[in-house]
Amino acid sequence: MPTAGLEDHLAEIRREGEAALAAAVDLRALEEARVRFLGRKGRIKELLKGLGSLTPEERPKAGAEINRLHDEFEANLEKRRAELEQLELARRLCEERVDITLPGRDSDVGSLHPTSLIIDEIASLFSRMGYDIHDDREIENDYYNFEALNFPADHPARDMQDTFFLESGLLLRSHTSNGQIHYMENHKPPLAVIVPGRVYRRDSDPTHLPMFHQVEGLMVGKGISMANLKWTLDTMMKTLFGPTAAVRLRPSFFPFTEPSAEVDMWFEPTPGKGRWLEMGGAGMVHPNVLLACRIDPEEWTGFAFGMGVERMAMVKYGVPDIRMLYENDIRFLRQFRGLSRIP
Ligand code: FA5
Repeated sequence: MPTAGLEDHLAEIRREGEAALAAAVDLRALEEARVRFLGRKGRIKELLKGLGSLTPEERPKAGAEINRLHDEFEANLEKRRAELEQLELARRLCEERVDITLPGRDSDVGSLHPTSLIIDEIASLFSRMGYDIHDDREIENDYYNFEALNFPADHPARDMQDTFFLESGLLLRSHTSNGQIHYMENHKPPLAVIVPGRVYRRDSDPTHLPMFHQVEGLMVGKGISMANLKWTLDTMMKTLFGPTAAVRLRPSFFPFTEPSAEVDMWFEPTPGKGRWLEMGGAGMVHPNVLLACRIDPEEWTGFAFGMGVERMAMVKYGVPDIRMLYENDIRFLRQFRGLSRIP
């Protein structure tokens, strides 16, 4: 590199550098310019390498000049970078602004399960009539599920075919009637309570589930009769199914009630076109059950009933197969959106 002409050469590189920086319209072009001038093989670095071919006298001055050009270019480069970053930010602020006129995204609102809707309606009605609402255990022992309810030792419900027995000797309650015993052990009459909850049986077909819900009802007082039972069931059905619903008690047998009855409901979805549907069991509390709870059957009488909640849901919402209730098909469940908890 001849020293004569070095100044011209530096002036030329300076002009080219300034032009390259001015021409860089974005950060990528700026980086290309940096590499072209300051990179290891860049124009300014090449000048520094050429110092070796100068005489020792010439070298300091030429070196100082080249360094000045280097620093000047670097400072200009940073100034341009700041400008481009500002432009880039302004561009993004313009392009990426939030359009507040766009419609919002709806959050998906869940719905109560039809079983919960029925239980809520029943609980609301009975609490208005002064009943207590009692929750009881689903894992139970033989005494509360059978023995205290006056089941004889050889009753078929105690068979492995009908009830889920656990290895521990406990069982999954096969009805909510266990709640009657626990409640009467802890409350003295007069008393009135409902016990909604899950129950389990070895059953599965279009009208039977292995897990389903019942609502137990129990009232013990002085002079309680079948007439009180009939009125209570009638009121419940009319509240749930409308004024055309009616109740028929059909003679039946349960070990824990005497007399016992099947509860049929008259359901009339279209005027003049109705049918009787079996919804549960009921009867007057058996004296042995009262005695097991240390309640004197000479002084107190009571009625009890147990209703199948899924059966009520099928009738009320027109569900043709009971198993649809627990398939968790979102299209099925969405149909119950917006139905209120309480009538
Ligand atoms: C009972 O479970 C008695 N504990 C009811 C009772 C209580 C009688 C108090 C007297 C006094 P039952 O087994 O009939 O009775 O069942 C009552 C109702 O539960 C049936 O009418 C039906 O609506 C419903 N149910 C019974 N089995 C199933 C099942 N596998 N799936 C769905 N619902 C069922």
